[in-house]
Amino acid sequence: MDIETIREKAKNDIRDANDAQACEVVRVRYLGRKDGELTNILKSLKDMSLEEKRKFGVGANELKIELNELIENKLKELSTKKERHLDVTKPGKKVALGHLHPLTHIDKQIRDIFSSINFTIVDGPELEDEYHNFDALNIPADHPARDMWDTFWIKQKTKEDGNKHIGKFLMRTHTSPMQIRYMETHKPPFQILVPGRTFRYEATDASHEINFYQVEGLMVGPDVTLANFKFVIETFFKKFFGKELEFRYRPSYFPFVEPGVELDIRLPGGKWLEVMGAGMVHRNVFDAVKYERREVQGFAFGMGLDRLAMIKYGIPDIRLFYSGDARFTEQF
Ligand code: FA5
Repeated sequence: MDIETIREKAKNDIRDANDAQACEVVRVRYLGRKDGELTNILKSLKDMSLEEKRKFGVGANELKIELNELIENKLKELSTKKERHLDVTKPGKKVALGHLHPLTHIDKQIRDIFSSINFTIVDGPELEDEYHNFDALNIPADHPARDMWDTFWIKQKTKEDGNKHIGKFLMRTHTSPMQIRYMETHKPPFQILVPGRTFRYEATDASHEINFYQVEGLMVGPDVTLANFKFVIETFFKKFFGKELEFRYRPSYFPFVEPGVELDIRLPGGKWLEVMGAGMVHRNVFDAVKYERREVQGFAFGMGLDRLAMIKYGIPDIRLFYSGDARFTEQF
């Protein structure tokens, strides 16, 4: 039999082999040591004349290599096919579900509670201007209180906005500028809630981040008092924590309120954690938004959403919220 005929036959056999055992049968048929068709030709080379040896020898050896390769490839092909085989009785793979971030949970709870007591939820820009973040809130450029808010300033210059100087751009250091934006376009009475992201250029520690969330509240009307603030905030705490927590009001200073207070909550270990600043809206703020200061009064507060989340879930370090660690978020 000549080499070409063996090549054709062997190729067909390899193509038709559909498992490893069939491949072995083909291998033995052509390359088996004892009686393989190609092996026999190779064995008979020694009895051939030099000319015949030249004619058959090279071709037979090449074919041997070729057939070995073909069988090898076929075996590989068969084994990958087997891997792809679908076993419907195998238990399924568990699909990992995504989780809402704990701060998202807290944000939703706060919105729901304040909506239920008739607060309107509003959104404001994270990129602010100096006028709304500071000047209109009774914090002029040369006022030392500006140092209370370490600011990320934006290099891009702002344009003059009509005849009102809006100053430079910055990342808002608190949600209070939305007090101004809302009052510029709405008439009292109203009560609003502004949850949002805030930014401060300061050193981080267990209770301070450079990027965190605040929730601003503002209620303005003809006879709103600090007693209304106490009632609203204490109602909120009861609903939010679902239990009575110990808290305290401390006198404090913010240029846009008079009088000003801060509120701390006592942690399980006994330490106090400051959660908000608040007070009665300063008359200079009403002047800035062209309200008649003798006809209205109001309260405002700004609380740290991260801090409330830390207390509610017993989280010891604010930086965990921004760690991006799924083992942390998975727990909520
Ligand atoms: C303010 O930002 C005022 N705008 C709050 C306010 C609003 C006062 C309305 C009066 C009327 P303060 O800088 O204290 O105030 O921040 C308010 C709350 O935000 C703090 O009580 C704290 O809970 C949270 N907070 C402040 N800085 C950080 C920070 N770096 N990381 C996390 N939370 C912070």
